[in-house]
Amino acid sequence: MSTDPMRSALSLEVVDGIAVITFDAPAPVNALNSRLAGEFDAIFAQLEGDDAIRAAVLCSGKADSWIAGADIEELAAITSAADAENLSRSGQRMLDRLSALHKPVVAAIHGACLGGGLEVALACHWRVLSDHPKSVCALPEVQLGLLPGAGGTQRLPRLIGLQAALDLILTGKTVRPRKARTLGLVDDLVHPAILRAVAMQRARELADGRRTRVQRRSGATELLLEDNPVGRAVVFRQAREQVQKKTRGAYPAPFAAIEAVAEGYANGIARGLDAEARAFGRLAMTDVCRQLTFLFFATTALKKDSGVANADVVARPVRRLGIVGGGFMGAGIATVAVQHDTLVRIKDASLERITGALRAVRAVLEEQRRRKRRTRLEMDDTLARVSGGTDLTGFRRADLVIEAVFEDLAVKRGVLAEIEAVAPEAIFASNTSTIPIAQLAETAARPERVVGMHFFSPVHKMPLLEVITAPTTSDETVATAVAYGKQLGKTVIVVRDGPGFYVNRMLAPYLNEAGALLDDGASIEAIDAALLAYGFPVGPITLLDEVGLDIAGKSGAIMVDAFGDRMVPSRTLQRVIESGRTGRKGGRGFHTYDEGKRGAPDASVYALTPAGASRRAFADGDMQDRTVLPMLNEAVRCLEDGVLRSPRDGDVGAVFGIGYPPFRGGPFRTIDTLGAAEVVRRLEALDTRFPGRFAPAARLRDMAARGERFYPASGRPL
Ligand code: 3H9
Repeated sequence: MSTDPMRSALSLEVVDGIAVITFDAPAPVNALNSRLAGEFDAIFAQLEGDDAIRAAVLCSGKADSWIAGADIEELAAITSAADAENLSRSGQRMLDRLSALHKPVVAAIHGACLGGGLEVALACHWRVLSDHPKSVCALPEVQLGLLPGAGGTQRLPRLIGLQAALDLILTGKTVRPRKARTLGLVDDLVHPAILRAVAMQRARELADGRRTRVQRRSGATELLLEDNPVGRAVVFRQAREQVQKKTRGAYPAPFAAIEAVAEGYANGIARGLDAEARAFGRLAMTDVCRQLTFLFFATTALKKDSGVANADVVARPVRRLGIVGGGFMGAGIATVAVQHDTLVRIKDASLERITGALRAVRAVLEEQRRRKRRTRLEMDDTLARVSGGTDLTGFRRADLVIEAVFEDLAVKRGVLAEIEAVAPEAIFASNTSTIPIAQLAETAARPERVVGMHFFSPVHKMPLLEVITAPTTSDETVATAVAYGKQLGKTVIVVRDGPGFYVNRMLAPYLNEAGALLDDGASIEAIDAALLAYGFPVGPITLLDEVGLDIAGKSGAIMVDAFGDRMVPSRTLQRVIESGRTGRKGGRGFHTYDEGKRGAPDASVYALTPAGASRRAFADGDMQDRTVLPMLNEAVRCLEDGVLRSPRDGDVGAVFGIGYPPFRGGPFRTIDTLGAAEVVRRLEALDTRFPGRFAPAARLRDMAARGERFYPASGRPL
């Protein structure tokens, strides 16, 4: 591939009357930018004007992606709604022209077909998709705070039906090849090796009239509901309700998308396109869009981050993984590892525990098979990669060993000594969430090979991995842990060793303050509701029950030892733990549980709070400030202490680790939005009311005094 940034992205060759158009931008992926509009126009003119051309096939010149959508860099640089709207309109015009060509164009899709890329495919007259795991279709615009702006809100419902289209447009969810075929999103599914040949064949058939383009497929029930205005009104109402329930109104894009789709049905495609373009312009200027775009840039940057400053350090390949401890976390790590081609051996104390771990791995894979994410054969192949036993058989050749045993320093040191004796070459990672890696490494024979890999639970669902470096950890060890984390599909941040590392440390004052609100007489429902309204996926009191109150108590004690008064747990939490409640796992916490299912808040815990049984009302804003501001403050202290390398890591860690509201960008972005001076002012006011817990971090005070921010006020954030 040429790297000349000015070379053409599109090329055309004619083979037996079929124009093969190859899209190969001078960039890592094919993205649609304004420079391309002219190139597309020239190609369309050639197709229309050249009588030797009967039909065309549109392919990608990239190995593993087709078209990744509009150029997000270009979108992020737009500074007015009018410019964004114009961009959408020119995209619409270009695809209208493609769709109206008298000669059929077949999309030959292999790899990512996303956003504007899928909109291009929708404007083509036939779609052939390669049946390959890399081939994914989606309209991820809502995940950037936008809506499909090149006709997607109009063409998709007309192709696959209203409900199926709304499902894709409103969630941005990824559709895999088989599902794409079932939905009618694509017309043919073929092996990548014959993609081009089949696409050429279809182009010939369409040109000869031996095949006509499929207009629309839907089931009878769908048609009943969707083909009349009353039925559609029901669908739109349900969609709005669902979006409201899921997002609590924090994200404007899905609502705007529903309106654009509805407009197209009510008043025709031209009006629908107009609504789409206007909404695109408006949304592109929202803060939500800016924050979500920042998260895209931040996660993309992390994909390229090796975790160490020295560019010459090479990560060791991890083909064999040993896991000590087949409990919930150990089995979770094994599940993800086998799915990413690693051979895994689990060691635990009893065969029952090994059986339990293997069963847990199988359960996740079975679920994927049920959802048609993998075939039975693939599942069996994947399962064959994991085995276990009560001794260290199979560990000698491990490249990496992860321990996930009981949170106790002596126990973990024992495991480390055993592994060092059996597998001297292996890197040793601890999946601890609290124990400092430096303390663990103190007794190691090869401390340079000891590192922390803090996975989040459940491992197969949570996207974040914290890699923790002790002063003795070598660059090669860090780079290996980071590279392996990425291989497992995780977003990886590297943090320096310290109590609670980053995520649990910034979470601690938040959870403590939720407990302090209970001390003061707030109700469980009110606290949780206030933080749900802030944008967290679960409220802090429910989160405590999920984490386990005993675990929260143990890590709380470590935090107090390390950071003193500002981390002292609430009296309520202490007393609830003393009363023997452990949260969901024990069937009793701040809520009642019935066979693991969470019931209502358990009012009997109020008797354990200093305020007693009577509860009083608190303003949502007060509860949000009391819980969130100390979390932001602690994040800044993590940066001050060098636990975090950058605000970027802190923002990504909070969003992916604890579900900090993505539309706020992360703790550091929230501080920038509020202004450091305002954060300091509010913290100081709280510190006057509750001395000792809210003193602003020195760095925040400095930034407030100098009017500084963590990120530039305009332009590209990173
Ligand atoms: C849209 O389409 C709006 C339309 O409806 C309306 C139009 C009018 N733009 O992630 P990677 C770069 S909104 C610009 O490391 P991977 C990326 O920054 C768009 N650049 O690779 C990186 O650059 P660099 C909707 C893009 O293999 C390089 O490509 N589309 C774009 O892990 C490699 O990326 C999306 O939201 C882009 N659209 O994953 C798709 N995409 O090397 C967003 C990628 O210089 N993209 N780059 O740092 C993705 O999901 C993934 O990047 C993809 C590849 C799956 C494509």
